[in-house]
Amino acid sequence: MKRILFQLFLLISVAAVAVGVTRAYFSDQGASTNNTFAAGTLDLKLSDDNETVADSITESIGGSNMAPGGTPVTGIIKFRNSGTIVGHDLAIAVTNTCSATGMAKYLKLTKLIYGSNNLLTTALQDVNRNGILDLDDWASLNDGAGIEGLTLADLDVDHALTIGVQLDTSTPNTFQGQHCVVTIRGTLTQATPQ
Ligand SMILES: [Ca+2]
Ligand SMILES: [Ca+2]
Repeated sequence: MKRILFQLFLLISVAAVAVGVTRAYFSDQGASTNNTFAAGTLDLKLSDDNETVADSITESIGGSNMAPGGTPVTGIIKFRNSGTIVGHDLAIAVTNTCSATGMAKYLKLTKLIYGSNNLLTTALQDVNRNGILDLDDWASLNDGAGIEGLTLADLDVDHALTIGVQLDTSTPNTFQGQHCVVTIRGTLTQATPQ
């Protein structure tokens, strides 16, 4: 009898351990939602003496009836960052589309100033080695990237590029009546392209 009671007690003890004791805990949660990560913008806009800030402007500089050695024509293009992220470097490239091959070599740059930076002495090079700094030099400078590393590191502030162009005195007679159409394109980046 004693042995049976003992075994019964053992059985109940094991059963109690196996079932365990159920216990509840209070809990609570909180969350932070809508944590958004959005990219800002670099937004290069241009203006000139008859157009307000826009992605693209036209006829900022040009001349008709140009004669070799005649009075240079001038124009101003202003560049600004209308975006939300401050940029750093502006590159300004040109492409020349001429009715006669080689004419851009005779479109001499008499003035090229960005802010207080005289680009004729600091940036442009006589790439085509014809003795003058011209629109053909600008087009082929830095493999077509143009003048690089100009500072544009603020928002909504105009940075003026002043350009003067003259038909050079050495322009051959064969270019009479010919013309070049020039596109001047700015590229704004956060840092110097590597
Ligand atoms: Ca214009
Ligand atoms: Ca040249």
